[in-house]
Amino acid sequence: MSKLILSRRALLRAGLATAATVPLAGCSAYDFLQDRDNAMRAFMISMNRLTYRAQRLLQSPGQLAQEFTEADIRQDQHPNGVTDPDTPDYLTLRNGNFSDYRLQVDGLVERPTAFSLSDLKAMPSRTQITRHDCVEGWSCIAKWQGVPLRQVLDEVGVKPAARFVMFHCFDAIERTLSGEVLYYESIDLVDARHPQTILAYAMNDKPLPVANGAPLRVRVERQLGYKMAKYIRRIELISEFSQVGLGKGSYWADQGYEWYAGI
Ligand SMILES: Nc1nc2c(c(=O)[nH]1)N[C@H]1C(S)=C(S)[C@@H](COP(=O)(O)O)O[C@H]1N2
Ligand SMILES: [Mo]
Repeated sequence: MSKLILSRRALLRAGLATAATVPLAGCSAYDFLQDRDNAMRAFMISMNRLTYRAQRLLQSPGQLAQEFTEADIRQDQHPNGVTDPDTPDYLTLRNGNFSDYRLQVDGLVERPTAFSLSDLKAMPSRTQITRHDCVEGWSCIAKWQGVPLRQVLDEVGVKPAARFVMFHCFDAIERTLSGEVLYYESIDLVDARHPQTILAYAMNDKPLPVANGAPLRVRVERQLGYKMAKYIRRIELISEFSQVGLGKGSYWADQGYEWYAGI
């Protein structure tokens, strides 16, 4: 098992080496991964399918990702993807310092609930120093504090039919003639209930900066960065992906990336 994970990490490093001459910009620049015929991309996709099945079969559901110490935090968390959302709803909340922010949790739940930031901060919290690995090949170690997602799920009561947790975000990741696409991402209930899966409102002992997802972003420590939705406005419990986006469960999965991005 650890061998599998190691080879996945080695692959990430190999990807970085391959892309070393390509300047690392935002997640919009996916270098060789953009190319559908690229052998490395095909290999990574098959590895991802393999790791999903292998991790779900072999990994105990609670197995923790590595945690680090304060001394390992060497730089700020590099903001990536959307870093300054400009949708009207978001700007209004941001101008009010997020005091009117409510996290809507609904879908296949017993008690749909809207949580304020103070509601979430009053719940038991978890703090963890972990490494964020972006599919582009860079990593950052940062300290995250937030409420475990499973606390929130227990509060609303997940119905038996629910299989996935969908994060709906405030930011427009894409603008086309037919309108804007707001970022969306999802995880299964195993990852949702994992002890390190938290809805983070603080980073490196400060309130979560706008660039990194204020007021609330998720940490899913056993997967790649694109799974860690920032600017979450709504969490919806669902049984299938067909109602959202192009039907693959995540903005990046709809673009051809793997829905499960295990590391
Ligand atoms: N809402 C939203 N979440 C997002 C993204 C985004 O563009 N919008 N980018 C993803 C990607 S590709 C990465 S690597 C991380 C970046 O998080 P950071 O800005 O805190 O480094 O957020 C992920 N979550
Ligand atoms: Mo990323």
